[in-house]
Amino acid sequence: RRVVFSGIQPTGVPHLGNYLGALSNWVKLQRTAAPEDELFFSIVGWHALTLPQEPTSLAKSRRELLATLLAIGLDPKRSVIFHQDHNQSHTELAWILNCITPIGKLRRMTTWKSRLATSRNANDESEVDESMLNAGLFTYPVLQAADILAYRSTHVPVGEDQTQHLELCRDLADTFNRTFKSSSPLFPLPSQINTTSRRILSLKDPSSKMSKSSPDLQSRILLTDTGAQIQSKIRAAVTDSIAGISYDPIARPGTSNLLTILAACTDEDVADVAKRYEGKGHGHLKADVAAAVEEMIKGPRAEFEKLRHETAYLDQVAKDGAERAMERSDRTMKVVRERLGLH
Ligand code: AQP
Repeated sequence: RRVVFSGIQPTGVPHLGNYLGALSNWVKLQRTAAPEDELFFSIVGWHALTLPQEPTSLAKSRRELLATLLAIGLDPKRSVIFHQDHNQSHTELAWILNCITPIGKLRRMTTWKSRLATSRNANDESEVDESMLNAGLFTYPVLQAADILAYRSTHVPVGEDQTQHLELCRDLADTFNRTFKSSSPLFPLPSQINTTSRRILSLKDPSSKMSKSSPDLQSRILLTDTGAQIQSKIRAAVTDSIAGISYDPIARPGTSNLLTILAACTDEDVADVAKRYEGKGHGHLKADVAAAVEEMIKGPRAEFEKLRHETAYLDQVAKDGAERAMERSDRTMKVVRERLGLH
């Protein structure tokens, strides 16, 4: 029996990268899971606080993200869909795990190192400046481990960018199991589910990934974008001036990104798609990408538009999800407290 956990931050409307890289895999997992598998999908509001959030838009994003998860096909009867911040077990377990996490391990996280790299000391480029970064940014991989372990999860469907965080989670589970021994280890060591990991790049700067928090609205396609918006964003996507179309992520990141998107939308191999467009131009490719994206998201978009106004229903789904999540994590936390002597 598998226990699957994954989360997404309510930092804005999900984009094509979130969908192709993570959310569509959740739906697929739900479709293919064995009846005894338990599936937990969480909107991780506490993670969002690691960067400044405007309270009104955070509240809106939380609600709309729940509507989006339902709109893409997650079924609250089959999967436990809930707000992380409705279940205090996550923060309690995160604190406990913080107390067995070596600081050196957190310093080695590439996500932390890249945060540091962007905050180099203004006076001395070789000096990193931690003073401007908050402690939440430093320890959020521990909160992530708590999210996973609170349900004693066995499988975590996340992108390659999360591999190091999952290794930390396994380390912490193992440390806890060995330090607070009993007849059987409490935490399974969760494995990463190898989903078809696709990294979708920014349409405006193909050297970085498509991201919710980029200030350039033209850089991402939202799951709520209209056909016209999709067309105009894809038409304006940065490509190159090389004749013809070929898949070469290093030399032609923008063009290759469009091919990746098209292949993902039509569920084809990117090499096959590239071959089909070999002698064609960027205009032709862009028109087909826009059409394929529109075809893929028009159903979820219509469903989202309907659901977003059904406040009472959304609140009920969130409440039921939180109850089911807490029922499961309460069982874990009872044992955790006992093993620690906090009972
Ligand atoms: N560009 C991407 N391509 C493929 N997968 C992506 N993911 C995010 N961006 C891409 C995957 O989406 C899941 C949820 O991500 P998240 O919202 O929890 O955090 P994130 O990875 O930081 O995503 P964003 O969109 O860049 O948000 P902000 O700007 O708020 O940080 C994860 O499984 C992630 O791998």
